[in-house]
Amino acid sequence: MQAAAIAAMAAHAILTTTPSFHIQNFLPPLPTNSSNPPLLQSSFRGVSLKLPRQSLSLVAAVPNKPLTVLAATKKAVAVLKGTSAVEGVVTLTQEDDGPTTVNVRITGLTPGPHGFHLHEYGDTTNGCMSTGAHFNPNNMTHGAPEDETRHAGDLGNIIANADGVAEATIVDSQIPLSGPNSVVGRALVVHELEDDLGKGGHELSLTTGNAGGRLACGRFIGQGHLYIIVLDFDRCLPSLRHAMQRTAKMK
Ligand SMILES: [Cu+2]
Ligand SMILES: [Zn+2]
Repeated sequence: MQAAAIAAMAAHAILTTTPSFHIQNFLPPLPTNSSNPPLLQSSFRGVSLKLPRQSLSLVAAVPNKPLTVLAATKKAVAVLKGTSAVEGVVTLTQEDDGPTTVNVRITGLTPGPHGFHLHEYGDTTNGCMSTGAHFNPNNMTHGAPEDETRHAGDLGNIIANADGVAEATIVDSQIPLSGPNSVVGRALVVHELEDDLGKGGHELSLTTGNAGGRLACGRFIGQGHLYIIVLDFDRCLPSLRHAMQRTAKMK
């Protein structure tokens, strides 16, 4: 009897030194027609503590690392409009923290080059004038996209064909889709004239590239895409279901 009581105390001690783990899920059901007092019953239930330690830590670790994210693709879109007939759509995509790919299609332009910049604000309440200056988080002077000294927003020129259509694909490393310098919420502007890329010698060359008026502009709206690779589906199912519910709520 005394040995049974000691065993019960030992079992209790082990139970209380295993925090954050609900050991009762692993205990066998209590005998229903036993005449033993409750204390002794608990000492017999302590036998189930002989579960291999590894299996305990494995189960306990599941909620911490259920999913493995192998790639995240971010996307943003701006629809450009202005007071003229110029309009277009610009789509940005970025894989993880890599460079951003800019896909441009703008119509209604005069044939030839047109300055093309990311401006500081996505505010178009006063037309394209309220989008502010070129996006310039590093406090630089205006330049070409390939220059070391440039505004982050300096994307050079796009060139319209004889039909007034400019189509281009630009790859740039200074216009990420997330983080403090994210383009989301800022505006893209297409200009009346060619951007001299800071080398024209005009008084505006080092601020705007002397690219003239703002023909059309549009604010970038982010569209997040996240690809998740599940390595162990059975273990990940509850977390996956939770993630899907959260995504559904966000929509
Ligand atoms: Cu501009
Ligand atoms: Zn600039």
